[in-house]
Amino acid sequence: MITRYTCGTPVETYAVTADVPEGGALQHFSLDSREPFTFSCRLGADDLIFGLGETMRGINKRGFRYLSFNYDDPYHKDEMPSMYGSHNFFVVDGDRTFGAFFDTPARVAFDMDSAGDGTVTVSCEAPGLCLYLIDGTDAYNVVKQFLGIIGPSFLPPLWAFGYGQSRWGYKSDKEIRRVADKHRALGIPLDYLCMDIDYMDRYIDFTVNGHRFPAMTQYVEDMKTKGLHLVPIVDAGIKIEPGNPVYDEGIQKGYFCTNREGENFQAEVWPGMTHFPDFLRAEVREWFGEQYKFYTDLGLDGFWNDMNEPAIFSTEYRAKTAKPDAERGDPVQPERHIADFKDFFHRLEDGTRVSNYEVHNIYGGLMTRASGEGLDRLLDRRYLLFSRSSYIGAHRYGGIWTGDNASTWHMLRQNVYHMPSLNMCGFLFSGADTGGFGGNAGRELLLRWLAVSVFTPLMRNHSALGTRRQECYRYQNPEDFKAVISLRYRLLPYLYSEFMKAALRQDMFILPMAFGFLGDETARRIEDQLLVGESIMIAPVLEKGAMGRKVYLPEPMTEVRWDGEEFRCTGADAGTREITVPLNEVVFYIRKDCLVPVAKTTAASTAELDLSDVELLGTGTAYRQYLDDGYTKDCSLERCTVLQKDL
Ligand code: MIG
Repeated sequence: MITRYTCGTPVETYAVTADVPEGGALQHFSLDSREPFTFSCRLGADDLIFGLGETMRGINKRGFRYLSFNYDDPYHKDEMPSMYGSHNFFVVDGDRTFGAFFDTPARVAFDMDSAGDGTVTVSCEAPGLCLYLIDGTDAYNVVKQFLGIIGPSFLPPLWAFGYGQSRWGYKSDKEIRRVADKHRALGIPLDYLCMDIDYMDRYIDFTVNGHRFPAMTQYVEDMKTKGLHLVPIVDAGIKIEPGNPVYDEGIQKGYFCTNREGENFQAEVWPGMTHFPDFLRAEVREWFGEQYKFYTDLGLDGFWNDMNEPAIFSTEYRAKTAKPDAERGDPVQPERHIADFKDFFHRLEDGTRVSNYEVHNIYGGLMTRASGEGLDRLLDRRYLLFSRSSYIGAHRYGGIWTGDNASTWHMLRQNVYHMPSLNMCGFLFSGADTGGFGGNAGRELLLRWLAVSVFTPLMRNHSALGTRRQECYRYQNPEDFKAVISLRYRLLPYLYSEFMKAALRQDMFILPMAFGFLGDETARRIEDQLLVGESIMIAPVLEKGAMGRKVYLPEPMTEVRWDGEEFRCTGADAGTREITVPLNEVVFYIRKDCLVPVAKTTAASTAELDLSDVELLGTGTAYRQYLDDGYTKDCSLERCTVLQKDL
């Protein structure tokens, strides 16, 4: 059961799509709706807390403090309170199981029993918000109810589930073509390549650098014939440059955020001084979305939105205090930039002016909404869209990636923690920079990371300018990388089907063990194993130098060992076992009485993959497979067919 409590006058967001009954007096919780708003509750000794989406640390959020305040900080330390997105939803699993969603675009602080005395306190300095409280039979049930009120996930095309290669520093069509050719020559599957900021003319959105990409339309077409999509980056700030039509129109129509004096606010980002589109207004979103026509006219159908927290290097009021390069400079704490967000203003639909600080957390997500709604009008097929910044609700318009992580084992583990937490908040289509963005990925780390990314919807190798080249073929024995990535393609009949089913029934795709094995106290606390769809459990190797790992099986399962050529299935008893996993192999598990359809052969790209020509692994008797052409917008569960296992 879900109840809404309105405190003060909330600023409208786009998070909740369903009607939820308004509650009367709050029971069981202490709530002070005067400013600042505080919500508190007491935890039982064994209670766990799930949720909070894109935050650091483990799947259980208990014991620490977090802050919802979208921020671009490339040093993902455990102590970091905020990341790029704000996902103000959590579930307490224990004595009293319930979920709470704090719907406000403002900054929210979560103290999840950091003192260890069992007290949870959520506070928000803004005067108004909507609090949704959800009672349920168990934590998973609570999450499903929550997903039911925030609307279904964005649905990417099939090709977006392929492997993608990206790097900050690809400078020309020739360079990207060479990267693609290398993959094809070595038989490493590949579906798309990202174009980072260097494809643009002086980092200006909706432009192409004609020297580096002299014949873009032809280039996009050529790549498509090789089964490859190009995915350009789009930044939030519009360069101040009279003569540029996007800039001119934005100025003329008053579409940009303003400063205290009411002039257009100036912030330095990649293109130099820019203005930020005022995404809070529908008219501005519609206009911004239309601009993607520049790309769709070139034949492009995949995009990543960046710098939309928004990230700011310097402003008209504040000189540069931090270097933009993640590899140098000090870690930047949000506090040092708060003044920036108080310095610029939005105009709400009713004409009210509010500082970005007050509505900060919805800015990036509304950029995604603008792009997604625009692309929906421009294209008659599904497209790829993922963003760095987000707020709950943005999951309906695009996916997200988890920003500037680093090539460390710690970040690989964080990737595993993030996936179920993001799924609880609606963000099914997500993934990390595989191999790590900052720093230099060694061969072992990249292989182990790929073995995790095989199971995450977004599977993209991305790295920063100045770091070691991270394409698979730069490492010894590229065939080992091919072996791991091929598993993704063999598993796509299952992964695509499970993702689409989860999205269409407003459910999770990647779950914590706790949600799959209710009542199993060991499973409830496991953080380094995950459930992927209804049939698969993964137990990835996350430690440097490890030959394998310890795996906990709550029930008897089928152990599947993929060696690059074939699947070897053996029965595995419930309990704890030690497994050995060579770097070029992947081991995963199929749950009791479940099936996994796998493609009979791998393919160079999803364009060549036949999702209907499958073999069934596992001990189940039937599997409901979702199938479509991979791009139709007409998706529904009615596209599922039942596959029977021949006994
Ligand atoms: O200030 O476009 O997170 O993926 O490669 C850095 C350059 C800007 C940050 C993104 C990263 C991207 C980089 N961008």
